[in-house]
Amino acid sequence: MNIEQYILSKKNNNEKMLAVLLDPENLTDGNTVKIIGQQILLSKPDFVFVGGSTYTASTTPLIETLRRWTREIPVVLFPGHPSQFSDKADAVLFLSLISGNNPDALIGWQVESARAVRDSGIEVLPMGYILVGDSVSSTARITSTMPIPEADIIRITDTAIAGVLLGMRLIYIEGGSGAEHPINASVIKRVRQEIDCPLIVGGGICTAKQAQEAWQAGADIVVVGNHLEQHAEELNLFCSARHF
Ligand code: 1GP
Repeated sequence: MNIEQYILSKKNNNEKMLAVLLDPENLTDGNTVKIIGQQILLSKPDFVFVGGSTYTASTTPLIETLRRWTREIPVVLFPGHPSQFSDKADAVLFLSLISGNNPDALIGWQVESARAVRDSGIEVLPMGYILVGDSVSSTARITSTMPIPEADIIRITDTAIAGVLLGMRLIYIEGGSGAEHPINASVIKRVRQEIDCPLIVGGGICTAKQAQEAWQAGADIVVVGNHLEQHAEELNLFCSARHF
């Protein structure tokens, strides 16, 4: 399956998508992975994203284990560092952290991983990654960058527009993993008004209602990580909330 085509066709039909984000560092216990895997098989989210902001855990073992349950559901890498690249995934979000001025996160890590990514033949999804809000997330800490405050809507939207002009085909606005509150719907709406490409939103989403608010505001893909890692039994609620 070409994942970009899948995203675009869903977007064109105004069908909303859910990605469950799994961080190998949080999932060292096989039983927890099994419980999450079974819920994925049952509820069928659109994607499983695998990745995290730290460099310590390899993504390959988790991807290989998850295949038992994900089956036709694409597993997409959301790497926080080149060490998280795995040719076992179906696609990679090849991202640049365009909200900050850390050269490593802007282009350094991409250069480091470029040859391995190209030679693997994996589908590549070029993505502009924009940290937003006031929470000092692990991404902000590790990249030594500050998120763009929600109040600075012009900078957020101009950053998204710049990403598109640079050729990025997805834009991800990130409230930070485990953020106290999700990105405000008004911010999502303003970004949506300015760009046509698929818009991904995540960070701090803990209820199906919050996911639905993000979709209603214009997100195409909502990403839920921490909450579903801990409450996999709620995955069906999030999946049902895609239809409204
Ligand atoms: C983090 O946006 C994702 O990169 C998901 O965040 O873990 O808070 O759901 P949460």
